Amino acid sequence: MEVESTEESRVDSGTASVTEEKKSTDKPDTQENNSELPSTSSEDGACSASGPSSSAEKKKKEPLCIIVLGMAGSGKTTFVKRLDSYLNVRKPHYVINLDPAVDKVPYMSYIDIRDTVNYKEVMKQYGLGPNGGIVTSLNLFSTMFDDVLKLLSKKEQDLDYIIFDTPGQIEVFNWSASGPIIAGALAATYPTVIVYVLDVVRSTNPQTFMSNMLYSCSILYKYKLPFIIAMNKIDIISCKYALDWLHDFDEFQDALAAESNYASNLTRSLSLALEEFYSNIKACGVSAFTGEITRLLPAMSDAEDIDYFVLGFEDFAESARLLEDDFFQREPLVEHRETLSPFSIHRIDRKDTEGMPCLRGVLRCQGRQGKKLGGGSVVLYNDKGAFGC
Ligand SMILES: Nc1nc2c(ncn2[C@@H]2O[C@H](COP(=O)(O)OP(=O)(O)OP(=O)(O)O)[C@@H](O)[C@H]2O)c(=O)[nH]1
Ligand SMILES: [Mg+2]
Repeated sequence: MEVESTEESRVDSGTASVTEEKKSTDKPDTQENNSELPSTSSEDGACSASGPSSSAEKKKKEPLCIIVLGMAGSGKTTFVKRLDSYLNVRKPHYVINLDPAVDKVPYMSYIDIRDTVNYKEVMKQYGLGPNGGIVTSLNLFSTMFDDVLKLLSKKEQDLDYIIFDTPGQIEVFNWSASGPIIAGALAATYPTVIVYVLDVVRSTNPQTFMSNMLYSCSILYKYKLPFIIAMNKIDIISCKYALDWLHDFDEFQDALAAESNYASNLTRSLSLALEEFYSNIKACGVSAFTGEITRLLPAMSDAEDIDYFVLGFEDFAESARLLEDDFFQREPLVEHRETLSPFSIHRIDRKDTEGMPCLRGVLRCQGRQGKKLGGGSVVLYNDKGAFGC
């Protein structure tokens, strides 16, 4: 299938083509990273301490994509930085920044959305506020995600992990067009897991905890990908209360008992509805700040069968890989991975189907065997600033 040239895929302003670049750290690394983990970045940007592997070993290799999502300020970027630091001298990996509005990133990124989309220009050009600007920037970037996949495909044999940091605005991934496009394209190409970072400090109120769970539930069911909840900031408070609430319905009801208002009644009903969801997720406590991590708990339903034991962030990444394998073997979603398809931009139009001026990326999806599965379009209207799929 032909893919549009990069030049044509560009939007008039605010975007440039996707480039591979080992971006130097904007922020100096903190104590723990530098001292214990000297950088071994290779020329092409992959961080690896492992020696050259045999060609047979190389053939089998498929990097695991880890998409890090979570509420604003939950610690996604710090978590990515921590994972990057642990893997630096151990496993070859790339980090990709998908947050267009971040000022500085504390890790070395292989691809950075900020090199492709100018978030401030997008705001100006489409008359958007900060949140609309982030959503639209991500949507624009997603129309070029094919180029990202092409860049990654050149390096995939040398990589163990590809880690994605995402914007604070979780709705960018959850409700806009770009999330499904990016996650779908990745999952169709590589084993992919979602790590949902939950701030344990901010979730001690049962109702806030429930809001967080509703978000994570909608992400799990939307993407149907292996899912881990990383209960972050356990250096400040233990995540035991959250794990108890997750796995023991009565504990959560007791915590709610103190309050009787409309919101707590609603939360009580929701917790009943979410029991099924809870049985499908794995969770562990982490501190992106100190590197502390607890055991990655298997879901209650399969507690006897699998055990993901986590000692450090490297093991976390390995556990994530185990979980990915296991997920597709167990779940009725086994076909999901095969039917998900990488998309490519088939055509760029300047008008929508009714002749309105817009930027319209016509996408085509292919199965892994090259079988045509379908298509769709991503449309950006200049005048309305609306963006749909
Ligand atoms: N104590 C403690 N603080 C943390 C931890 N992880 C992150 N933080 C702090 O939480 C704040 C937010 O962290 P970020 O990593 O920027 O969070 P984020 O989710 O990437 O934020 P956005 O991208 O803006 O949504 C920072 O001040 C971090 O230092 C942790 O494990 N423990
Ligand atoms: Mg961040």
